[in-house]
Amino acid sequence: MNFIHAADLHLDAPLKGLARYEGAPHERIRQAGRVAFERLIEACLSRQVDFLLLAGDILDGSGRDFNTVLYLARHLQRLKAAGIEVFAVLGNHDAGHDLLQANPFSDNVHLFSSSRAQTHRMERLGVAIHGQSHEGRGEKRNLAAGYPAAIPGLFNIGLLHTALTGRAGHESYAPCTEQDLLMHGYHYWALGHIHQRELVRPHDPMILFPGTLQGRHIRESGAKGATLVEVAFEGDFRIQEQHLPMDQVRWHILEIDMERMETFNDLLDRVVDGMESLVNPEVLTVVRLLLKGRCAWQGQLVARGMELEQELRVQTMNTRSDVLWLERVINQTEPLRSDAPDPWGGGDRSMMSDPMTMVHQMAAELREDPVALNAVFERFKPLRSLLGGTAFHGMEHLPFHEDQWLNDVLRQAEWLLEERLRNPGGR
Ligand SMILES: [Mn+2]
Repeated sequence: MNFIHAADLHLDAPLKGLARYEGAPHERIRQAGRVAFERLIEACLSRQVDFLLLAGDILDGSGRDFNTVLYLARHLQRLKAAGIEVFAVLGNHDAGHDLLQANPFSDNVHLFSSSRAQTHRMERLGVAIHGQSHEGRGEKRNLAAGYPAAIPGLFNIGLLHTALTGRAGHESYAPCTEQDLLMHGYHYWALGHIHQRELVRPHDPMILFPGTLQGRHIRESGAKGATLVEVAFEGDFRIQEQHLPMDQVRWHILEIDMERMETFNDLLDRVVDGMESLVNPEVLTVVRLLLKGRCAWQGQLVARGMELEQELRVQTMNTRSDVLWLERVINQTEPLRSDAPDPWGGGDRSMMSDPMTMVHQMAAELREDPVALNAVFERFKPLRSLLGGTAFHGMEHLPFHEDQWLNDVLRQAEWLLEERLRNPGGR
């Protein structure tokens, strides 16, 4: 017996935080979720699996996204002719979805109720699948605790959308402990919600998050897909799991150590080599560059960030734009220590010491006073409406509420001012 376990499809979800610029592969990325989903359906057919498990957040919202639901229903129906059953629970994103609850699906699709745990038995395969959907967008109940005990003699699966006891970056919906799962005596727990693949427990029972089907932004980097599970009975159930990549667009973070980088051409060579090593002809590889370390041209990097990004983009993409894309360059370099030789050479630093001291003092004060720092950023918000849409393209999702981000921006501003003070004629 074999089956595929997928979760967190978030079909037709909007992109977040992808910088806007001419020629960026927005369309390809926008379509990637659907292409990945169709690869999932193809995988079910070509591997002739017995059933498909969908562990929640199949859709991204609970609105009346009619076309998305029709699309979903149409493709799940393709599995019916092959005799493949589909078992699904709803998660925090698609709970209470009007159209899903009207059940637009063919009769091979089984959607679990949110009011109580249910069990589907497949006698032909000797399988029992237990599951319960979320009721609303903030499910607080410990759903796992209410699941029934395992049915003796069958292979028992628990299908559940949960954060377990919590995972960084994910809300704690339908919280439960590993012990809550173990007590039922199941063989496999098909979980969803955590977008990073995780084998929580390798056996007795196996507990697994397959991860999201298609990464939608840089925080969902690496190969995304679903998990193929094969079960054999040899006196006891033997379970094997295998990650099957389904994604069409793959996000990567490439860190570049700027410590001993001497020229722009050195940087370019390093970036081209690094990006080439990530190329995979099956997917569009989207790379975010992270420049790190203490660097003699830190001030130049800050002052000319946009130009540098454009230049690297042109240079790295001239031949490979069908498989490779430079998403953004993030400069996290730090200046050399002040006792190091001045990399700009000469210049009367004493002339600048007063305004320079002021800049550093102001920055230090803001760093120690998060309320004051927040107030500074509050003042930028009206700019959005004043300047209109174009000036903020790609910046709609700046995390104004995250202290870490505010502090990063503050440091960039501090260094930019320092660079301008040192080198007032430059740009
Ligand atoms: Mn979720």
